[in-house]
Amino acid sequence: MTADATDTADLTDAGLIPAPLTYTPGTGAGPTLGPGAAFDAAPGTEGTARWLRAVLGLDTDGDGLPVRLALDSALAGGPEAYRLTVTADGVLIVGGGPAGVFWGAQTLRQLAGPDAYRRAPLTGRAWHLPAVTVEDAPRFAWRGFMLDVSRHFLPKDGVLRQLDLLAAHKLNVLHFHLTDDQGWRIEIPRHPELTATGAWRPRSRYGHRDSPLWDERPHGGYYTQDDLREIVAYAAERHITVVPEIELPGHSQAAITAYPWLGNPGYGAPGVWTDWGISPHVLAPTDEVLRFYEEVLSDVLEIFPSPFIHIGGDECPKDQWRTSPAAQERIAREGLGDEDGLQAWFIRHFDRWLADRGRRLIGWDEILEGGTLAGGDSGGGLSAGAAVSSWRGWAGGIAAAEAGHDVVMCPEQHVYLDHRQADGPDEPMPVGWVRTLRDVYAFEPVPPALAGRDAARHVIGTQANLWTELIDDQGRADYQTWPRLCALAEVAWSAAGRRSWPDFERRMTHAHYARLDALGVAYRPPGGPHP
Ligand code: TNX
Repeated sequence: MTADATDTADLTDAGLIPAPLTYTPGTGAGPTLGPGAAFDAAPGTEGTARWLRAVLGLDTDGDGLPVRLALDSALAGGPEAYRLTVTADGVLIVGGGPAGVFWGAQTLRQLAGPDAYRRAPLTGRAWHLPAVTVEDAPRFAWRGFMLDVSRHFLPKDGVLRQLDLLAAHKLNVLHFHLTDDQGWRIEIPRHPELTATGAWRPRSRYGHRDSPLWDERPHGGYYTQDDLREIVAYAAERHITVVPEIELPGHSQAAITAYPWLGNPGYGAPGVWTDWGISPHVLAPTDEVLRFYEEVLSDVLEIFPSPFIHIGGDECPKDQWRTSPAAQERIAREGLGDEDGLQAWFIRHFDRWLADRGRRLIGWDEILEGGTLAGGDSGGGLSAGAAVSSWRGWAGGIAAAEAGHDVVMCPEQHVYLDHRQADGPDEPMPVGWVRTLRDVYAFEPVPPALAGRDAARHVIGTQANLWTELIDDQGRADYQTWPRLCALAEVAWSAAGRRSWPDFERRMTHAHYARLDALGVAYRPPGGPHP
């Protein structure tokens, strides 16, 4: 498959987001898919058949238009690749694996038109389809979205809705930021105070003085283990992996508030944090703290089948360690050199612990500090399977890739969705730098320093990050996320040669905003907050 077979005008007409590898119009009129469609789903693709029936409102099988879902493990492009063929005689989706069939079904839904995104039909359930063949496969295996539910809790329903939206854009990873200084969001029955205390912050003036949330409201919430199992199952039906994040050793003030002995002696119970930035509280480097987090992670492994487990590792404050006898003793005893070495010691411990259980550690690029890159499996560094989320630009990601570690590129310069979208005074989220839709679209996950080199294969993908210090409801989350996540989806899925900003803009205005409208997504309008 090459990207050349497609006439851009046809693709613009169909308005597919993300752009597929090829889009080849067939001859003659396309069919109408309606009640009585005859589904024939190969083993392993029944879930997609159920999903497609549900979203298109085709509940009863009959002798209508045949819709065949099939598997061909030899399909070029791997298990997520698909070929969708629509003719007057029927619809055929062939996937390299079940995931490919699901992505093909998502493309079919886009072809059916914006009303296919409503929860109830306006004018019956008959979908006029173009005659076409689409051949497609993702560029990257990790196409992600990070959701911070610590700074502001998003009730479960909102998470499930977000999974639907990710699937509609062929995104396949939800990086779920479940713990931080401002709230602990995962029930751990053995340690009930984590949620009884750590999930709630008091009536407070949350954030900085310029915050629109300077409103003195209490805030909190958490997911039960069954809630999380439901989220994982719902994601799996959509071929999305939920990668849980349990932050350590920094960004742990909520946990330390729940169990003050997790922190360094002399600092008491700090309270669930009502500010943001980098809290001075950090886990104490004791054996008891390691055991506690192993118990937490045991539950995490039981709930989340993800091959990757995120342990945070970013922005670790070191002052408390500098004056803590226990920390200094640990540094001396283990020969760690300094506090950076102590941070690395924490990360290495959980790297090994996860690897022993068949999982892979992933952490923010600070996990590369303090000598953790040295040595690989044989030395004192990270195990070969450990991976890095490169957020402070590219340098960490490049160093990790060169050392043979997989990398998810998510530099704040391009893909931070909490940052504002324009400079104007009307922009409701005055946070960070300006990251326009076009800035996100222009993001290239493989930096020049890696391009063309073998190490580039370690860039396994990219993700956009939604930090929620200022985002306390779904409307605000939608506004910050969309349409920028559409651009990220195309960066992550589409072949680099297939990307074109003018064409993306046309596909958005021609077709995709209408889909988001039908879905009820409160995106930032192309002209700004007040069109
Ligand atoms: C840095 S990105 C953080 C987050 C903040 C974010 C705000 C990262 C690993 N740490 O804790 O929410 O900046 O943009």
